[in-house]
Amino acid sequence: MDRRFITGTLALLVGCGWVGQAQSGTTVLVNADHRAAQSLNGDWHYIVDPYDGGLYNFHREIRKDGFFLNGVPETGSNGLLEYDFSKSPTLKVPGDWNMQNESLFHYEGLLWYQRDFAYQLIADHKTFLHIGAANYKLIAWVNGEQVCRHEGGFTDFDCDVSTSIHGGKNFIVIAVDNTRLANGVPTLNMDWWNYGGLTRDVSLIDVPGTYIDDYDLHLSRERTAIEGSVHVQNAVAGEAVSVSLPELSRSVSVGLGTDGRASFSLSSSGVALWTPEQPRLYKVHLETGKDALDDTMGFRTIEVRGTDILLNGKPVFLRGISIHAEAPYRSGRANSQQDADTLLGWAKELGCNYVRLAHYPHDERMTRTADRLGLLVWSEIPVYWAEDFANPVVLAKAQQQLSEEIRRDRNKVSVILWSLANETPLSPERTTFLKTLAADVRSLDSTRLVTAALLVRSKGHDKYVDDPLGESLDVIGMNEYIGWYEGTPQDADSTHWHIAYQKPVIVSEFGADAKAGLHGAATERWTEEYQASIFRHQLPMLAKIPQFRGLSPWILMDFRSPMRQLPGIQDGFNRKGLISDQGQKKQAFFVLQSTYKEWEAEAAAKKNLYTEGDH
Ligand code: GCB
Repeated sequence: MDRRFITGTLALLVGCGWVGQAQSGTTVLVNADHRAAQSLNGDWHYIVDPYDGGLYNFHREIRKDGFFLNGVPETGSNGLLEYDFSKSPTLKVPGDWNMQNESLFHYEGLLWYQRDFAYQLIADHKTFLHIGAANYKLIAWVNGEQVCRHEGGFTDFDCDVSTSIHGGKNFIVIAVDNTRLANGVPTLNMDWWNYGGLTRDVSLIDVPGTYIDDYDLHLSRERTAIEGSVHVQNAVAGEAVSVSLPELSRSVSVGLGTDGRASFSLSSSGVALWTPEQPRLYKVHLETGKDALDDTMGFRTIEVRGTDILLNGKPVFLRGISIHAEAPYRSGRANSQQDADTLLGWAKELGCNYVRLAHYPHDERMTRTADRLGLLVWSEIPVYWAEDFANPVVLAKAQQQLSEEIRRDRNKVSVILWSLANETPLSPERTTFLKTLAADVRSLDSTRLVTAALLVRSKGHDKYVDDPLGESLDVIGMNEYIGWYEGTPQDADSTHWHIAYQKPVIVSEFGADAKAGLHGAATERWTEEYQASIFRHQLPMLAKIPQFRGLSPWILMDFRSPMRQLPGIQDGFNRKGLISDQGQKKQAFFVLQSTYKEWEAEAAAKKNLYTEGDH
């Protein structure tokens, strides 16, 4: 087992509810989206099971004859079977259930999915069930045998189904439960819709018996080499693995250690560095024994020097926007290439070179597309608001999600920041918890920066950023809502910032709700004018903060949240989008766009301060 990755059984989860057993049987196949796969997307039968009756008997013991057996009711005296998938309705996968059936709009609980599929076995191969995301908990069975359980609604994972699957006809049953949990990550309340189900792609991935499951390729700090390591599962020590960049006719072959891992280094001379202006990607080929895999990667460095963020050794200013994984135009979880193209296309139109993917890992298409479009990325896990920070079970869950997120995306050139948490209340336990995560990030990926979205302390017009967690961060993220949750937009003009750290600061959120098409005076809340006014007062204020190195206002597009009930205005949506859920741009979009244009031009003029670097 690759020890650098926290996978397999998460022993701490034992006895924590639903079915009272540990998470088990999952790994993350790196670059899974470039492997040949048999899609299991499409129509799945489903049964809504709010009392978990398909899993437990009347004394709440786990049933031996649960719905996972996919029984077929017989007629006559043998006919006592109280479910039948084949006669049950269907849901589309991928897709949250909330947006597919009105009666499931608010549903939180257990839902069973089932489908049949045909499969052709390949001798000496292994088969993985790939789940792009299942919110929030999942148990999967193939042909009645349990293959894995997983907790965490936003990360990809792979279950080894090799011993359960067979040639010809098979069936699969998946139980997904999106009940919010006090010890879950996220916890009980959050400002987004708790979309349930198999929200991203599901497929079967076939690999040879000895296969590349993980690798980490990056440009060295000195920018002289492409270095890293490859891990091959089930390998014999000494077996060779090769890494090549065909476009540069460069390759290296190394022998695997007893841990199945090999480190390598290749000269990077002639490699065009990746920048937002020239997001050059290269084909990378990896090969060992019978397994071969292609990736598309860019190369750059990211570091902090004093209060600057350096991209390829040159200061960069991050003109960003926050984005939820909310599907444009149709609502629900974003999960298609079209969704990624629309959301990131709007970010480009706004003049961004950077996006904050809030508040959890997004579909892999988002980071792939950001690689291609030249958008730098802040990626985060849903450690959000008031978690039970003293609880080791919660820590283990956060660690699991963090390691899955990093393992999937550490070869994505766009990702520069791993964020630990958002607006968590101060306490010694919380700071210890988050410092543990910061140390985890650094041991899993020492090539990127660690951040978190911190809260700000206020005394009148004085604002203090002095959260003790700041000591453990490379970049300070901070959220503030001057003019919306406090005071008026004009208050920004007389606000003084006191930032305790000589580190780069990213203003990870500010904003205001506006209903698209609602017009009025700039003093009238909920109007486009009021929201635009907030941006007009915020941007000059922020520009005066000496350590100000980037921003991601809240938020690109309106998104569903049950916290937002104001009739006629919110109607179940957080309206802080610069664009409505139906794609209408609000005035604030254009205010930010023109400021980004100005800042980009200024940066180009005085390269010494805010530039994205040469290429
Ligand atoms: C925040 C949260 C974000 C909310 C936003 C709001 O501070 O980080 O998740 O959606 O404020 O609109 O209140």
